[in-house]
Amino acid sequence: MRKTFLIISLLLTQFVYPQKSRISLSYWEFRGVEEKETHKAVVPGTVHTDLLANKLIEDPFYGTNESTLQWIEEKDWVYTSSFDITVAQLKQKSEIVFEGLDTYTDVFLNEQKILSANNMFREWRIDCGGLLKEGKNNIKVVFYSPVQKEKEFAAEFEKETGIKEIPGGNRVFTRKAAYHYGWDWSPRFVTCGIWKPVYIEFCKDGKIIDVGTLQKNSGDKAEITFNVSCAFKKGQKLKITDEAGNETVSKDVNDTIVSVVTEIQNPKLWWCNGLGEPYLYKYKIILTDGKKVIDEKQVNVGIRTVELVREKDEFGESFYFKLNGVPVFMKGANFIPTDNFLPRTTKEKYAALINEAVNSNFNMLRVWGGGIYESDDFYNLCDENGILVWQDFAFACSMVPAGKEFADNIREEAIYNVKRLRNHPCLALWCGNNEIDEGWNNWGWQNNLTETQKNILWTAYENIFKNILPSVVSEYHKNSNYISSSPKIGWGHKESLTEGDSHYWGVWWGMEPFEVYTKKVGRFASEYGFQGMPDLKTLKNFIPETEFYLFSPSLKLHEKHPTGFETIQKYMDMYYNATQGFANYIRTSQLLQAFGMRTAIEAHRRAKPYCMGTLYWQFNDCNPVVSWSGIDYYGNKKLLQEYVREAYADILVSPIEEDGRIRVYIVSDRLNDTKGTLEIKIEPFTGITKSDSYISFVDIKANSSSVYFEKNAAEVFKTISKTTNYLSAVLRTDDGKIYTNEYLFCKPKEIEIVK
Ligand code: BMA
Repeated sequence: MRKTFLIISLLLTQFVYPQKSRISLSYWEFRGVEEKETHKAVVPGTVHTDLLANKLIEDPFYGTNESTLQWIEEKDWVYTSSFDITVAQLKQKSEIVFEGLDTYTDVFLNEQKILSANNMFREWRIDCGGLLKEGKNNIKVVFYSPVQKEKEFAAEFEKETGIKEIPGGNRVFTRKAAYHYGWDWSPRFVTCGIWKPVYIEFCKDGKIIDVGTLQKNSGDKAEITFNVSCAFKKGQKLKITDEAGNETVSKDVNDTIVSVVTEIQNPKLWWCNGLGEPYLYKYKIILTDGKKVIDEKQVNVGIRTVELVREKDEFGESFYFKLNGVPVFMKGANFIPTDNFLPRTTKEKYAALINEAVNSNFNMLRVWGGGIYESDDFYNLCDENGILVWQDFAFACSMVPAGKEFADNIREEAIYNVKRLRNHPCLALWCGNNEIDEGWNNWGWQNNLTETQKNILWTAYENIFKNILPSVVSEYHKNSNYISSSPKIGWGHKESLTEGDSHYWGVWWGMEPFEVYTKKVGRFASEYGFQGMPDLKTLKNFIPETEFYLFSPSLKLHEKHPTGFETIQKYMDMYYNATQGFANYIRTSQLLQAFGMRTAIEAHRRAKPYCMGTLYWQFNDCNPVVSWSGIDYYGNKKLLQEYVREAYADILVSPIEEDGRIRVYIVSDRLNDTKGTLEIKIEPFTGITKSDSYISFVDIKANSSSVYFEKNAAEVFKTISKTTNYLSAVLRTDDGKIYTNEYLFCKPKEIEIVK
């Protein structure tokens, strides 16, 4: 009996578990290149976190530690590991896979060099056949200081082009996340390390290398084509099973690329948050040999179309997304990397952030180009939660060097990441870069360059952003959208508000008052923002309490904008009375941020369909810092994030005094009409004296913005004062929901409460 049980279990195991196997390389040691002593390392990890775990440095985020830890980037580091190989494994095909190496490395297997890597954003796979041996094997990864390498590249570049400093500085020679070099919300930690998993993959009889999906939907039937590339043996089959495990189709494998088509009757569509269910069809692609499973891959399919509509119109050029044929107003924010030391981010941290995005009624996140292509967990969560992703390629605020080798490296990076992310229904847009076009045309980058030098840099720009990246997208991610740069036009130019997406920084960088947001509305606001202090409980984690005052050495080091505190103060003086005490200052700075962002968001939403999107800067933080974020590094929400939930609700009631009129708009993102009653009161802050109250039935059109209440402002203010009264609006919809809003006719600091 026991014997039979054993045989059955063995048979089952064979059937259930694929033949492909892995040895995960997770026990590592590290040391400085010239040092003898080694220390335990954590892989995936970074040299900074390894030094910290070994108590060789203090917490990089605490106090003023950042300034004393810059030596780390100057040094070369060595990581070593060993692992055992069996005779059976030796007989199989083997590859060593680094899912991510940050950045300049040489890899040695049993003392033989097998790889020189130079791009943090690529996966590296090296055939190790012939190099492995039975028993103990050694592996060594040497990391070279990026800043030293960059000096060499910069010198070479200057020799070739005469350009002393390329816009963006030396970092542009390295394919590494730009924010590692410091940003106006990030410390500088030019780290290195094996930042993603590393393993040896064995494969005996074949494997699935990659799957790309295409879909056609006629409404009552959807056809999904899986283009599967694989290594195979004669007689093997590819099978597709659905979520219930039922086989939907199977095909003989006769080629390295096999197209398998499956059909769905009456398909359910994938919708973004707020508009419906983000329905996913969950398939398994299985490579089989008789009863044996050779390899399998899970692919989730969302049936949907996303189209970016950019059409010339009477104002300029539109910029909006159609999801499943419906124009959708995008609500969300810009997403930056979750940590300066990326491997620390857990799936739970991503889940908490995406959960917050859903709670805040987002339907889009823009993954900003100075960061990274996020982990698979991030995009899976976006798929499951209906958050569309605008994905920048990893380029921000810098020109790029010319040169074939550099361009080829970028092409490989793009192919790898486009293939990795293309099956995610959340992926709505690929964008070449953040603010490079704007920088080139607006920020004086061309000032000290000769015509020939300008030509070199612009040709390199065009080659990457107008040739290589769009051609990779169109080849590997058919039917997706690409733009070369965000914004289309820089914020000084009037066309920036009539064509394409806009980054409006007249508020904050330009010191204009918040009210300007109501006048300067673009076609799609992909960036705008205002800083708010993190909470006291957050500050306690990274600043000694003796430094709880403005401009204290530690706090100043955690305000990365050159004139951040001065700017906050200027706006505070505009809108609020002087605050007393540090805790009040923090609270008021958050009020100010929320007030400013809400002014912008409501203006953008009221302007629908002229404006079709609003993504504030920025959603999250990568370290504890004073920044534009709505959620701080520890996940604590600033007031802004609380406000946004209402400002991004499916229906917004938005009062405004404009053109001598008091108007109340109702903006609906619902896809069907809504009936309700709108109650408007103009009343004193005390609520004691009688208010003017108006009630009307409203019939709100689907996907629209219109005025539902209007009065001559001069008439109203004949009898009452702007500083003692405010407007309150309450919309009760027939489905039992209540939407409210309040509007001040004066600045908060001018409010008078007269009893
Ligand atoms: C935008 C971004 C970032 C920056 C932010 C705030 O332009 O693209 O470069 O952090 O402004 O200054």
